[in-house]
Amino acid sequence: DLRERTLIAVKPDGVQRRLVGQIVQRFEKRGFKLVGLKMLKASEDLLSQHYQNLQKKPFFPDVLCYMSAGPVVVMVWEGYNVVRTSRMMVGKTNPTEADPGTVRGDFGIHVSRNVVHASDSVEGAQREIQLWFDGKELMDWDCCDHSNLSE
Ligand code: YYY
Ligand code: MG
Repeated sequence: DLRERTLIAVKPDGVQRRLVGQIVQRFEKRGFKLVGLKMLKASEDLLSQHYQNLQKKPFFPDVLCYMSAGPVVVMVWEGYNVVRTSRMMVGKTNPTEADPGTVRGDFGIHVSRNVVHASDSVEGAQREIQLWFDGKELMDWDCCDHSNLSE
């Protein structure tokens, strides 16, 4: 699906370390289309919905604390296979295991400060996009450099 979408967020540590531009650039260079972007300080309520599947994990309170400690930059990217490809671009959850060349493998050292979020499934992405964005905030614009891919 050429119009598949995913949610990518630069976490507070990534913002603090001035990595926003480099992370945005990786997705642009790959060929994905930016359809939404904003900066906000997320509430613990929003974050506990975002991470609803982690509520029973021992690290859950720490994740909420870390993710709400400063502003995040949250984005929606669109394109063919964007969910799976962006998980590859972001790398393994634990930067210790993330390959060089991935965001976490290039910029991270500890699982509790792993720089970025990326949705892990198409359904998860749809849920997260609805949670973080109002429909009006997502731009439907034509990207001429992909028109030769759509028959
Ligand atoms: O999707 P992804 O971010 O790669 O990992 P999840 O298993 O969804 O965990 C979400 C988030 O929780 C992870 O990015 C960092 C944090 N976390 C942690 O602090 N310690 C762990 N052992 C596992 C995850
Ligand atoms: Mg996840």
